[in-house]
Amino acid sequence: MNYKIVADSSIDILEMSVPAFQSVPLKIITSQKEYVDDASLDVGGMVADLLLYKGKSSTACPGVGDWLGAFDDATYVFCITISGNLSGSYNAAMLAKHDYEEQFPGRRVYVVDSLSTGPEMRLIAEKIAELAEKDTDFDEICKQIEQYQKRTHLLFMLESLKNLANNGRVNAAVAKVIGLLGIRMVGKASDVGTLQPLDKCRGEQNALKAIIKHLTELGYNGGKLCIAHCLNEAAALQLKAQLLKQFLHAKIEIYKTGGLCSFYAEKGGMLIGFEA
Ligand code: X90
Repeated sequence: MNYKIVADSSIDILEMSVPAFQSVPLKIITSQKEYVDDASLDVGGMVADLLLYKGKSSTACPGVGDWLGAFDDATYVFCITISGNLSGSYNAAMLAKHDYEEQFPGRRVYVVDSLSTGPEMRLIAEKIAELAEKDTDFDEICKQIEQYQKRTHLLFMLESLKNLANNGRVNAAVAKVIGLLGIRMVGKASDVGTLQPLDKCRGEQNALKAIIKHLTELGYNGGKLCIAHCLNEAAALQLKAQLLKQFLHAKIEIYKTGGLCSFYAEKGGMLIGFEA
């Protein structure tokens, strides 16, 4: 099957074990610099710059042309976006799909609104790759992904919600409470793809406890789990170790957030995507 998986760069990975994968960059923009979230971005350097920077900053999603470029000449495209409720990425991808299918009859694009971001997008991409490698038919893959999305979730832990609040992605009052008292916010991606606060925790240990409680409540039972962190490998390793005590054979991956998720999750932030 001539297929390709494309995802916007909020997926946090630049490569997959399958060759037909491409990440389409979002941009992080300050008055001093524009950071393109691709393989050439020094994410650590960007996070360091941003910690010192006091001015306005924002982000920009891929445009229709960027998506079309990534579809390239694949017959079957699976396109995964960050939640359409947080970004224009999904809308642009849908417009690109319509253009592409009209221009090349016979080619098909399935756009998946992840209603989430980061590690949950990665799980979806890996599931698509798994099905495509088995030569599953295009429509069947679409159907199975729709089902799969019902049992994947995203939890997150944030130390600061400054960039989310400044860009209108969360309520400013919520953001203030977290920033002031050194409190961690634990939340989840809601059913409609927005940030849903669950707990305000004092200290990281309490936040980790809350995460484990929510994981179990959401039905985690030792399946695949991906942790993306922004300069907080220690917390990710702790979470992994605690989970492995309870779920001996859990498949847990730890890696760094890319540019877009680092900008919004900020230093210390952690995103957890998992199968229930
Ligand atoms: O279009 C754009 O400029 C991109 C806007 C993205 C805004 C939100 C990114 C959030 C990244 C923060 C915690 C996870 C929240 C997930 C909720 C669905 C990471």
